Amino acid sequence: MTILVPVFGDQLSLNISSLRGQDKRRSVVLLVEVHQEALYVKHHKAKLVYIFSAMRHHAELLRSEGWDVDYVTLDDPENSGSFTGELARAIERHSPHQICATEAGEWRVKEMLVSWQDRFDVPVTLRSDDRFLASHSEFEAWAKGRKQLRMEFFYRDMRRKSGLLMDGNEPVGGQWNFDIENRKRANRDNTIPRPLHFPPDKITREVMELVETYFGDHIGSTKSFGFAVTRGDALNQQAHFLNHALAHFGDYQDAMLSDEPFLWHSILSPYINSGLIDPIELCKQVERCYRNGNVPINAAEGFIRQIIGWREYVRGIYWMAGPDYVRRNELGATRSLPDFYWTGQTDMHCLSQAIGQTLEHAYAHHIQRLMITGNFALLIGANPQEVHEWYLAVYADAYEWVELPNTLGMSQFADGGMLASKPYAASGAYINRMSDYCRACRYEVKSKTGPDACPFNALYWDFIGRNEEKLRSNPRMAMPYKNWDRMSPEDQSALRRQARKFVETLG
Ligand code: FAD
Ligand code: DLZ
Ligand code: SF4
Repeated sequence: MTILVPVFGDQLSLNISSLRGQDKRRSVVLLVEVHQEALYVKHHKAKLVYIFSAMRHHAELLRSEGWDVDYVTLDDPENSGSFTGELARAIERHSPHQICATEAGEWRVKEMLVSWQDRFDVPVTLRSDDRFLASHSEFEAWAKGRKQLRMEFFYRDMRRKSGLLMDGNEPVGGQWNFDIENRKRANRDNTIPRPLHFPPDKITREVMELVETYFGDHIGSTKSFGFAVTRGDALNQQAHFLNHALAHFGDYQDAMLSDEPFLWHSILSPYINSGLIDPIELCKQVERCYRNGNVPINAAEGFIRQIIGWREYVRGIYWMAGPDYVRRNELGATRSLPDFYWTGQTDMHCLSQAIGQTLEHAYAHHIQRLMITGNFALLIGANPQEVHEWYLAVYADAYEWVELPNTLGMSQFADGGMLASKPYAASGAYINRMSDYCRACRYEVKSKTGPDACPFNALYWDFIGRNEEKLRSNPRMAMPYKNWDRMSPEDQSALRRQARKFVETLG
C-alpha cells in the first residue's frame, strides 16, 4: 500500500499540505523535471537553473528527513516530458493505491490535475495550499457583493486575521498604512546593502550545463547566478535582509538608481514563491524587528502589506477571475513589444537599465517592473498577452498566479480596473522624480517634442488622448484629463504626432 505524492517545483516546503500526516514508510515523493514546464514560455536561463537546482536540493533534504524520493531528471532518456506522462510512469513503478497532491498554482496545471482523476485508475486527492492566509473561498466571500475590489480593505482583513502588527483590534501605530512616508528618492550617499551571493555548488553547476544544453536559446544569462538554492541559504538571505535592508525598505521602496539593481528590496520572492521561505513566518520576523525597535513602522508595515496584502490579493483575483482572465484586453492594445525587451539595447536609459538587469539577474524590483517596462508597454499599446508572456519568462519569481494579475491587471489595465483603480501610466517626470536615470540619458526629460524629447512624455499624452473614451469617466483620471483639456488642439496634435513618429521607429 503506497501513497504517491507528486511535489511540483513551486512546492518545495517540508510542510506542504500533501506531505502532512503521510506515513514516510508508505509514501513515495515524486519530483520531476519536465520540458513541458520549461517551455510553456521560454523561461530565463537563470530561472530554470534556480528551479531545477532548488528541486534537486529539496529532494536531498526530503531524503535526509527520511522520505523515499523518486526524482526524474530532465535528461533521463525515459523522461516523457510532461507531468501527466511522468505520473503515468511513476504509477507503473510504484503501483500506488492513492495519489495525493497539493493543488496546483495555476489554471493550466490545475486542469491537468483534475484530468488525472479520470485518466488513472488510482484515486487522486487534492489538498488546498495552506501556505496562504486566504483560501479561494474566503477571497470570493470577501469580494462578493462589492462594487469595487480594493487591496487596502482586503489587507486590513488579513491584518485582523493574522494578528500581524495589531494592538488588540487596532493597527499598531494608529493607522493601517504608512505608504505616504515611503516615497523617498535615494542617492548614492546612502549606504546601499547588497543581497548575499551564493556561489553555485556542484549541483547548480551541473544544472547550468543542462540548461545550456537544452535551453541555450532562452533569454538571459547565468553568469551572475547567485540565488540561494536551499532553504538554509534562503533563510540566510532573509536574515541578511532583516538586518541590513529592512530598516530603509519603506523609505526607498519606490526609488531607482543606475547600476543598483537591488537597493533595499528583499530579493526573497523566488524563495517565497517556490516554497523555500514561509511568507507568514517572514512577516512575523519583520514584526519582531519592529517590536524590538530595530526598524521603523513604515518599513515593517510597508513590507508586511506587500505580502499579506498585495501577494494574497493578486492570488485571490487570479483564481476568482478564472482561466479567461488572461485574454482580457480592455484597451484593445495590439502592438508587439520592441526587440529591445530581449536585448536591453535602447538609448532610453531607464529601459536599458531595467531590462539589462533583468537579463543579467532575472530580477527587477517592483517600481522598475511597473513604472519602467510596464509603463512603456502600456503607453505604446503593447498586446497584454505578449507583455504577460514576457514577464512570465524573465523573472525568477514568476508563476502565473502572481505574475498575470500584476501584469495584465495592475500594469496594463487590461482587466478594465478589476484589480487597480487606475492605469499606472506616467510621463518622464515621474521617472525623473524617483530615479537618477534621466541624468545619464541621451533624451531630455523636460522636453515634450523634438528629436531629443523624452519619448515617455509624448507617449503619455498620446495614451491619454487615445484612450479618452475608456478613461475619462474614471474619477482618478480627472487630473490628467484636466491638463489635457488645457492644451490647445495644436499642442495635442503635436504630441500625438511625436508619439506616432516615435512608435514607428520601434518596428
Ligand atoms: P520586495 O520589494 O522586497 O517585496 C517583498 C515581497 O512582497 C516580495 O518578495 C513579494 O513576495 C511581495 N510582493 C511585493 N509586491 C507584490 C505584488 N505586487 N504582488 C505579489 N507579491 C508582491 N511578483 C512575483 O512574486 N512574481 C511575479 O511574477 C511578479 N510579476 C510582476 C509583474 C509586474 C508587471 C509587476 C508590476 C509586479 C510583479 N510582481 C511579481 C510583484 C513585485 O514586483 C515582486 O514581488 C518584487 O519585485 C519581488 O522582489 P523582492 O522580493 O525584492 O520584493
Ligand atoms: C517553472 C517550473 C519549471 C521551469 N520546471 C518545472 C519542472 O520541471 N518540474 C516541476 O515540478 N515544476 C517546474 N516548474 C514549476 C511549475 O511550473 C509549477 O510548480 C506549476 O506551474 C504549479 O502549478
Ligand atoms: Fe527614461 Fe526619458 Fe529619463 Fe531617458 S529621459 S531615462 S527615456 S524617462
